[in-house]
Amino acid sequence: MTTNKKKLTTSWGAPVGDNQNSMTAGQRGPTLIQDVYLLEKLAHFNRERIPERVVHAKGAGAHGYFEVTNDVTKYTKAKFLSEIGKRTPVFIRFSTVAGEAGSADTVRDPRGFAVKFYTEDGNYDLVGNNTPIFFIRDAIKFPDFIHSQKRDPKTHLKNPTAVWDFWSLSPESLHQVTILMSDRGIPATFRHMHGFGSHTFKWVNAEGKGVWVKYHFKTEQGIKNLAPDIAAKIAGENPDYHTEDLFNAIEKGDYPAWKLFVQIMPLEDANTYRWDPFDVTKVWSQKDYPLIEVGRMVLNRNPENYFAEVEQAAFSPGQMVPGIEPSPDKMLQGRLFAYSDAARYRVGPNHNLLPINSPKVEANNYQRDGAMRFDKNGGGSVYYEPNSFDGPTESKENKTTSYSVSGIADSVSYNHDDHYTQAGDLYRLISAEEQARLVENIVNSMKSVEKEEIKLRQIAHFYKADPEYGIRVAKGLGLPVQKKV
Ligand code: HDE
Repeated sequence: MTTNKKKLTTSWGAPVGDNQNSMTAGQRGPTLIQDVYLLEKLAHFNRERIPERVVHAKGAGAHGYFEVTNDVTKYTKAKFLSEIGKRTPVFIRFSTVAGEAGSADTVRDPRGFAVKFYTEDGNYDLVGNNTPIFFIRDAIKFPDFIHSQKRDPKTHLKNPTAVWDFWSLSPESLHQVTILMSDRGIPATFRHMHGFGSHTFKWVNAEGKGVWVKYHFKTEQGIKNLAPDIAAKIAGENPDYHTEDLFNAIEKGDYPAWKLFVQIMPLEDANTYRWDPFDVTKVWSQKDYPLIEVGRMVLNRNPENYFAEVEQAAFSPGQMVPGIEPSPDKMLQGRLFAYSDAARYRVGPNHNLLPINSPKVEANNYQRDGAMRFDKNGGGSVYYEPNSFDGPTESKENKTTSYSVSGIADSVSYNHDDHYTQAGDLYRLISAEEQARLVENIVNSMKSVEKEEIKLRQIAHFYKADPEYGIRVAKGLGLPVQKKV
């Protein structure tokens, strides 16, 4: 009988004679250093882990496609959006934010919603969340914010005092805190939540005319959430519940899908709109800027290998394609730096050569060498520019649009400081039952805060958003209503 069974080899391809017994000096003698196969096996095992993502460490990924369903060419020249019916392969990674790589899926936390479009003009990454806004609006506050969400350096426990201390001293977080503490804070699965680009971006059309844009992925599965007691039970019984749900749904052909919409704002409106459109803690009213359909995303293929495709996936909001550009949002500006920097540390300087990260089109540039340069490294081709050897050159039509800036270089805040109206609007929008659950979730989270001063300060924020909101939280905590911060 012939067999196709492959021979076990070392990593350099030599057949292995024994994979059960290490080589010793005699039956009871010590292990021999000449058993290099054993040495290789143990040494490689020691190096199996790469640093987990400092945030969004726990996640699940899937492949699929994006299909254009509406003509948006008057707003953007992005080639992957150029024709109705056009399909572009995508890879998505969903995640929680604060927990470690092995932490439970069903916790109260925003969810990452990171999409990589493999377009003919290179990769476009839209690295968003399942919330349209964020807790802070300046990148300089991000490390402090995340510290408050992570483990206490002494106890190594999550620390509600730090969480509420930071939030109460950063009132721009109030709107996102209200979303987080609402029913949507614990999605039922990754499939039952919307996705958002959150920031404002710029779209530019073939004539070079720009507009401001916000992205909304609407789940076709409908929104479903988990009650906190059920979520806590699942967290204990099956911490990988969301990971498993996504994998199984795709495996059995129940492909999750989202419709992509955008809000479009004329550039000049940014000077007059009642909210600062670059402040990521605020939404644009859909009455002012209605949703415009763009396309549909379907996830229809599971990764073959988790580490290769999901753990090594590197997303960056800085990876844009012609027709899509950044806005001056101070959070987005910081993110343009942070993600590729994180990838160089976590995966390596040539992370973009890995199959999951590399574009489906040829990348032609003069970058050479670096750790783990495992492609042909440009071979013998010309390795500097400008050159007289017909090497790749810039294409002026792909320059980003110019715009004028003025002012004094300074560390300044946004002009708008109303952190209360939109949070209050959200409180008033949800049903009476959800309001009650929102207050209960907040009270449960705040009751172990150590300093009364922090609780009172936070109550004042809720009160300013809506007096009833503040009164109910104060009552739940057994504290007096604090009306002023
Ligand atoms: Fe992230 N974020 N972030 N973030 N973020 C990371 O990137 C960071 C922010 C988001 O599945 C890190 O490769 C800064 C907003 C997602 O691989 C890191 C700031 C939004 C993911 C990082 C923000 C996000 C990350 C961790 C403030 C939603 C997971 C390691 C300026 C719009 C992507 C890494 C994946 C991951 C930094 C704020 C979403 C450290 C500095 C706002 C979905 O680079």
